Amino acid sequence: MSKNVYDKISIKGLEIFANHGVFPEENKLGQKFVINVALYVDTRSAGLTDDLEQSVNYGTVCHQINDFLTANTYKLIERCAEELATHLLVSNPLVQEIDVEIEKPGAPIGLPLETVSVKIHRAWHDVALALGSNMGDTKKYLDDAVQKIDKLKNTKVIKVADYITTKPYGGVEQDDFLNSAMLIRTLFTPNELLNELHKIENEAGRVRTIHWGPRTLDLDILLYDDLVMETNDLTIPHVELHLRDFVLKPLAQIAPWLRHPVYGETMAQMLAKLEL
Ligand code: PH2
Ligand code: MG
Ligand code: MG
Repeated sequence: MSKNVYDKISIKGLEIFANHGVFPEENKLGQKFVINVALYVDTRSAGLTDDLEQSVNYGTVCHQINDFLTANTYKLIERCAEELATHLLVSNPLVQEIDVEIEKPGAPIGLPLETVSVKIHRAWHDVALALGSNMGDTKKYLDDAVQKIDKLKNTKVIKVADYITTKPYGGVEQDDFLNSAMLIRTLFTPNELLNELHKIENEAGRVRTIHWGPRTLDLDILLYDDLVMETNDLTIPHVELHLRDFVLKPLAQIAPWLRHPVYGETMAQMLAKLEL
């Protein structure tokens, strides 16, 4: 899910008087914070039309930063940066990625220093998911899953493929499946997203007995941006993505141009190979 290269709008040295800190005196008295932010935005159409609506108003963003950091009190500048990054990404839909740096030049250290700071980078992530069910009211399990995923924190459903009935794959004798795929945008990391999907599976009464056996609801992460990762509980891209027509068919319907970051082929190409 290759990313565009974005342009950058910078805000440097924005001074804010606020009450963040681990020490109670800091929360009571307050002190100066200095904020640096980079907003990654595609400015091409604003650049061509001179229309502010096509870009992000940096003045508005400065006030959003000031309002947010004065309305809340956190102990850690890590938390300030995290919450501020989320707030700005959610409030400004044209911003795809963001750098947030929080400096605390008056940090009560008892030694002379210029400043201390935390700098983070956060971004919207494009994710493809697989959905499957072969027990009970399979359509309702998929419908409910789509709704619940759309309601997850800082997550939006972009597209859902048609539901298709498929023969069980993998050797276990069981009922036919109802399968689909969807594209979402999220601020969750891969492991955070996996935890959220497990909660939704559990709410659907999923019990893990036979490996690859019948299930009320199965939600799998297929692709996460261009990420390639492998840990004990999560492999991205999904290991069998390229071998499963019940995954490739729905995904190729909604995103035929999506390219597998390891095999280099699009979903449409991988599906065509499988159907040979
Ligand atoms: N899921 C499996 C095993 N086999 N077969 C079909 N048709 N659809 C599935 O979703 C499916 C499967 C394990 O996740
Ligand atoms: Mg699965
Ligand atoms: Mg699964």
